Amino acid sequence: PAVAALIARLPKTELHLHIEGTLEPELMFELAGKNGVTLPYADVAALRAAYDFSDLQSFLDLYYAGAGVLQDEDDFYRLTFAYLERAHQDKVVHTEIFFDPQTHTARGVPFAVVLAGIRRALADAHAKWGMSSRLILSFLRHLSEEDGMATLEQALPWLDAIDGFGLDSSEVGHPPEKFARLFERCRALGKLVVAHAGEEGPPGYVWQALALGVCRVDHGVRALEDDALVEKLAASRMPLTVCPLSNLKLCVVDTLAHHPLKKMLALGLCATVNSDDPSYFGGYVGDNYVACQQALSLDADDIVQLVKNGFEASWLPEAEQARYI
Ligand code: ES4
Ligand code: ZN
Repeated sequence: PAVAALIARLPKTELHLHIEGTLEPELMFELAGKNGVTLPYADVAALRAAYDFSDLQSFLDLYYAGAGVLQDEDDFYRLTFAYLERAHQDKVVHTEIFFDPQTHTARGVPFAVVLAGIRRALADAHAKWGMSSRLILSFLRHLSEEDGMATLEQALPWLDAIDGFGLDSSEVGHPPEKFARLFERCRALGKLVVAHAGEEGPPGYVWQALALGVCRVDHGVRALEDDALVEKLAASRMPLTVCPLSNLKLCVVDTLAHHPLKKMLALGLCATVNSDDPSYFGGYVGDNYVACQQALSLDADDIVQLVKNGFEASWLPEAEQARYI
């Protein structure tokens, strides 16, 4: 119908995307073979069949194991360029990408190798399609603040290539306040900060993310349980990077028809649509728009609002946002 055509046609952003979560099973097997890594699955079909998650942790276990096939600069280049090509098909013109250096440095892959491969792909996408991007170094919250501090030290020579810092991995039991000093240090370096909060964790974790000084909340769907929080987020137009198919696959919602996305728009929240870990969650950003449109009967105005919110929430200068909204 007309709304589906609108979704396909509109230039979009993607603001919540873990590059390690774009590793498709075919590439995972190819790199495993090249790098001599043994995967505990017979083939691509058996691996895909394992993508049946009960919660965030059951996904993260597989996600970290899969990332183990990434070893040299070219592996990170191929991973990233494959995502960018797929995003370009969805009319993504601007993407802000998380990478998890601790997942790789802990295996002996140097920080500089990870960054070089990702950056070369971003440069190629900019040269080929004019696609703009930002890069967000995300700290693993199941590790200590000290481990995060050591990772920040490793990043210092490359600060020009890093636009901001994030916080991801196992949420419950690892509240934002655990990283107060680390985030203060990131902000003192003049960087923007974001944090996953209110995905599985309670509204109190979203309040704590705000206290860290975030300029966006990743997920934030559980903020809707706290009226005062909703009021604050809406009044400040604090962006929430919502990932509907992720929420479905990780059982944050039982069915997409119960997803709060439409309600978030009605409440005046700056909700955006993103894919999170598209290889694992069964859809890229366009698929997330289409699935929500159908499940929630989003109309053309809803779609246009979500797309506009994406540009408003992005780190593009306002003059560049204005080319699209
Ligand atoms: C993640 Cl969906 C999600 N939540 C938290 N951390 C993550 N890392 C990669 N995907
Ligand atoms: Zn995420």
